[in-house]
Amino acid sequence: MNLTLGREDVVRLCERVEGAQTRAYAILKLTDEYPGMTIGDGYAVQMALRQRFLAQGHKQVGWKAGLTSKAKMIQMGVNVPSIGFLTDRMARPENSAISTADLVHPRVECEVAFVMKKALQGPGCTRQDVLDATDYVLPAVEIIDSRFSGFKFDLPSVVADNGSSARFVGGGRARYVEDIDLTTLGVVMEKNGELVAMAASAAVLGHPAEAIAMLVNILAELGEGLPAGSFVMSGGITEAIAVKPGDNVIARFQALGSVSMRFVE
Ligand code: OOG
Ligand code: MG
Repeated sequence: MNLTLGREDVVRLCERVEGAQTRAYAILKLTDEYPGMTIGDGYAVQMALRQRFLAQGHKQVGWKAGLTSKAKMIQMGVNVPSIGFLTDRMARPENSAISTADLVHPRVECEVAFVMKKALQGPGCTRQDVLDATDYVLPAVEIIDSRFSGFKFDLPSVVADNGSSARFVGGGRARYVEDIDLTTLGVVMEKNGELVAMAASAAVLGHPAEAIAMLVNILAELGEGLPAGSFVMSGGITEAIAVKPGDNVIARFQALGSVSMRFVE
């Protein structure tokens, strides 16, 4: 990856993003100050953030692919997928009340999550490699929270902000990949009983396992592999929907059951 930032700038930006994430305030996109910032620089900031959280005792549970569907790329105005890390502190139980007081602009999106039984290492990881290494899939809702004012961002900034990762909820019914067709799986999202988004899982690069393969190949560029046991989200199938206190959300996945949660102050 192409790096332009020095170590001091990476640490500065990491501290800025960490402050915005942990104290829930909006910041300007990082490229306002560093217009030459590359996607590689964004990952350098993300990896520094991951090191900091791990040093503070957070446990990494897996990774997520982002911006893997046309709906998300159009919504966010970018055209390259990205990855981010997931920790135990971001996980919330199914049917729980999720506080918005510690979030900036929360939005929800439906995703297919993969749990790996074998480790994967790129480059050259394929959809079939992913399917062979998958223990099971389950439905998930990601609560993303871009820390950038007015959602004004670009890829280097969103990568530095760990792909807007904030909270996630897994649930529904776990299935083996050989028992379902992940290209035709329908998903609908309801907010307060009203249908707000619908799509099919093929929206994610044609097949969600394709997004996991891409993630493994990006990890290889960062000098990392995907460990066995990882929980990996394959990216929003629908566009993301804004939520506020009082909202009830239910995501219904064909063949995988549903995942619900409510939002509170
Ligand atoms: C970036 C997060 C992307 C997804 O599933 O596409 C993402 C954003 O939209 O803020 O998590
Ligand atoms: Mg997502």
